[in-house]
Amino acid sequence: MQETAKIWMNGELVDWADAQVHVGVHGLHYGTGVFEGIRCYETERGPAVFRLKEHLVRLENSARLLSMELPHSVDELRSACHELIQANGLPECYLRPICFYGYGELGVAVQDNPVDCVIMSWPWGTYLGEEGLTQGIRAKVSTWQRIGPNVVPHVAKATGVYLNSMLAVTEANRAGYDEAILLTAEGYVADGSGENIFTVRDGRIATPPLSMSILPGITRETVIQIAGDLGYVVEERNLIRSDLLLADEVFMCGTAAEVTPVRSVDDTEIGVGEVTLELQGAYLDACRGRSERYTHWLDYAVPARAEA
Ligand code: PPE
Repeated sequence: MQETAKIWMNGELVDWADAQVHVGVHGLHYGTGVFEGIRCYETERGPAVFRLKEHLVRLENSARLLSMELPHSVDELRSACHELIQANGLPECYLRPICFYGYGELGVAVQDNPVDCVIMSWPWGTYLGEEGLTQGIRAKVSTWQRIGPNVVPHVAKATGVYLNSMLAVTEANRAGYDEAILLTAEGYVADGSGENIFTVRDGRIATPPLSMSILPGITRETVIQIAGDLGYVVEERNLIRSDLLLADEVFMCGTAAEVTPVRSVDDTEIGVGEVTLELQGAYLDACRGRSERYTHWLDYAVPARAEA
């Protein structure tokens, strides 16, 4: 991880090295935290955060699902993100807000533990490799099932949920694949360890519905919108493993992964297709402020430059 100058911690900017917590924090022991992953892109008008408001609203919803009261409002966290971007002075970065039950009592039941709120920012290049974006990645269906709606709320981007993702991606990587695809207990396609998944067949695009144990991805929603605007039919429906193997194209998307083609699933060659690359181009144009149509998704972080 590339260190930056400052981290926003509980209302103030502190030096990177000073952003520390005690080993007794509740979140460390029981995974009782919620977080976000947000990208800030370099645009002609300065650094712009992509769909910042939507990410912070999801953070608030994740917290509600854990009965966690956030000590800061969405507006305060938005200002904090701007402040941090300005302080670190990077043209592009990944933002990681994380809120967790802090130091107080231990024991699974949360008592009067405070909620700590931190935002980190650092440069994060391509998630699945530069080559992955153009050549596609190799994915493997995981033997680990995706956490179900009555196990842990998968709708929450909660730290503890990611043990599920960690096990799946570790298994896939050890077997020589780039990424894992998780199925639900019933065998329907859910998502990747850190991405949502789409198929393309005969020009029609499909993706699992929100009820299918997936994280309600903001990139997923963005891609559905862009694809619709480009004239594609996008179906949100249950997908099974065979749909992946018979697809003309498969791609994954997420804030970190952006739009990444999946060139094979379980060693079945799929290749990299035109629809995926068209959507990838349109997505990155939107993120980098090159599409007039989608500038409302950008939140400029440095006001002086935004007004110029
Ligand atoms: N599913 C999962 C399981 C997931 O973790 C992500 C984000 C998505 C779908 C896509 O959501 P969205 O970013 O809102 O489009 N994964 C984050 C990376 C996790 C990591 O730290 O590694 C991300 O993309 O920021």
